[in-house]
Amino acid sequence: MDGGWTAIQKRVNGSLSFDRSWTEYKNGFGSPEQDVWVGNDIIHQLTKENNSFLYAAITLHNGTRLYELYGRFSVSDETEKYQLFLAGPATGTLGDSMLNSGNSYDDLSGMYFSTPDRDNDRFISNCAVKYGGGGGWWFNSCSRAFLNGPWSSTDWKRPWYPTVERGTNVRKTTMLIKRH
Ligand SMILES: [Ca+2]
Repeated sequence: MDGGWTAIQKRVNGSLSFDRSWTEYKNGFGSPEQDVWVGNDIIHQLTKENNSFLYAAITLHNGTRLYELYGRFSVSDETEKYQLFLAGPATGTLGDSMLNSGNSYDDLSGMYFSTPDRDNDRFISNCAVKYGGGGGWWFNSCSRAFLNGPWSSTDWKRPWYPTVERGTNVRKTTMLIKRH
């Protein structure tokens, strides 16, 4: 992608662990040339006008690149636990596993951000620990789309269910945003 798209998440070789604290997800980690989470404060600043597209993509080990594009994406600030707001239209080859996932307990719009040390999800325990391998995300209880899981591990469940069922199938991921 080019033409004004900004990467907020990128994983190109799995060298960087996404098992991180609330503060690390707040401030960001990694580097833009490699694996990166740009940081929840920055994502809030970039999206607070509520006029951004979200483009999420997964490249499989066989080279196939799958994507889903959402019409509106925004994240509120830390006092609101980086609450996610997502809206359609959703189009692409991954299928819509974030907004209308097929199970209301896995739909992510309106959810708060959770990390291993900050349980803001709707699950009886902490999705980021029990399900996410330490990765932070806008878990419900828990999710069908989750790009911050443990790299190349069978513990990475449902990167983008049902299109991509296992983290071991994933070679690259990215999340890009652009203003309308
Ligand atoms: Ca919980």
